[in-house]
Amino acid sequence: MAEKFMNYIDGRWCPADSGEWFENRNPADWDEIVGLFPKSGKSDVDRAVKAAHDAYKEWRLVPAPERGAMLKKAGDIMVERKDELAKNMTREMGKVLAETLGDVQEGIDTFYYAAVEGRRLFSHTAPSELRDKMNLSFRMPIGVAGLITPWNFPMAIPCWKTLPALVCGNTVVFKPASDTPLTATTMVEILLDAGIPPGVINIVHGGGGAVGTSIVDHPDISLISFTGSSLVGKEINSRAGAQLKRISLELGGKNAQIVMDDGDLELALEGVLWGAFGTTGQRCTATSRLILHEAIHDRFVDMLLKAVDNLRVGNGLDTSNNVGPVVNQGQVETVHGYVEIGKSEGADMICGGRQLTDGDHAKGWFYAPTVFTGVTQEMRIFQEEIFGPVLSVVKVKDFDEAVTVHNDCIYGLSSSIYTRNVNHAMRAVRDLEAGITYINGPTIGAECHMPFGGVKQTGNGHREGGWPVYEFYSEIKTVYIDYSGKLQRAQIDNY
Ligand code: UN1
Repeated sequence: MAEKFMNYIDGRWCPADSGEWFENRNPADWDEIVGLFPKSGKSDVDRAVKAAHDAYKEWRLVPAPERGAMLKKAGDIMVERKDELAKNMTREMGKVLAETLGDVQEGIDTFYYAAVEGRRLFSHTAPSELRDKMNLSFRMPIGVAGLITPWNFPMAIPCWKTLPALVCGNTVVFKPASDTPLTATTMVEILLDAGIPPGVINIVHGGGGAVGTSIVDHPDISLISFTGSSLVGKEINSRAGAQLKRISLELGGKNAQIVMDDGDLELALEGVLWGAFGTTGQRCTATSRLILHEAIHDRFVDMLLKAVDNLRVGNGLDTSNNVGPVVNQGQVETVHGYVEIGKSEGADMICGGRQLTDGDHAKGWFYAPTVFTGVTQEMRIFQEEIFGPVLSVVKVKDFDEAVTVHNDCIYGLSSSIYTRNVNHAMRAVRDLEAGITYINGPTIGAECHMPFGGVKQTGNGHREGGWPVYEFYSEIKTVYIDYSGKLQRAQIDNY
């Protein structure tokens, strides 16, 4: 019988009110049930929100450095548990061990950054226009944060959201993706072991429809942070927006790597392999378009084909594999659907294009790394996010065309250019429509202390990571202190 895991609500580990459970299976080996998790609904969310709302009254008064110290302790516990966490993450969502270790490390980095931020949370002071009066501002907590996270970075993304929310003095109701509930549960366990009080953090497992929607709609949740598809993001935006909640959305991407004729081709090859097929292409930042200068196009495609052929697809716990499974059956179907679309649109599929079912692949959702050449801007495989190991190659005649092609897309998360021409590099920084631009690096690999997010339909203008995320999780209180002992009228008495 598989192990049962619980929700954590109001200081207590508990099953869902429904008494029902859902399975978490290993995508590399269907026979393995990683655990059973509570299939929760509105009533569980209501209890969690009430607990978070009550706990907020006291948590907001805990000095931020003290809140930060708890996060430092939690980070230390996570360091101790790093290997175990990474292995479990590979078991529940498939990506290879080197990457799940990286994901946990990104969580640890976020803990230590947030811990120190407890001693900062800077705001501004400014002179008053009147004598004997001072003007200051403070960052205040907002209330209960509803956090909804995806499965592709099961530790890093929950940490990106939860830790700034907590250090700023908010309390949390957290719904992790139902493909990766175990990693999320362990994050909560670690926070509790580090001393986060009951009610301050609550985790409610279950589907987006039942649990996610109840969080988004709950009137006592003041802010929502969501990472996932643009379709769901728009729905959340209109529902939560109708209640004037503060909303941060990290949505789709269709990131491109440009390789110019003067680029280091070996380096660009390593970059695109990592960017396109790392995490089996299942990153918001994944490279899904490759824009090649015509002078190096054919040579680079040859190099790419050989290199893709050498990628080993298999169980991520076997360290000789480079590419793990796709997360679930639905995702395999989506990926394969796009492969069929690419073929029917007239692109040239030069490798991959099929589910792998032989030998070690027989019990997992494995898909062969796939490359299309001859892709043009109007094709759906050029425009739409696939979230799988599929790369679309476009040929361009010069730098200007590369930029135009790059920008012809509704998304704008990450971008990359390989060039030795400093002028092209600088223009790329200025002209590529994306929240992140890498020069001579792949489209993936963001660091937790830098702002993360995108332009256009990738989001709604907020950033995760770095300093801006602390602005999202707090709001400004402006304070005027008049020590003149008389009524002073701004804009009137001084003019
Ligand atoms: C995501 O895919 O949503 O930059 C996050 C990267 C990682 C984070 C990706 N550090 O690829």
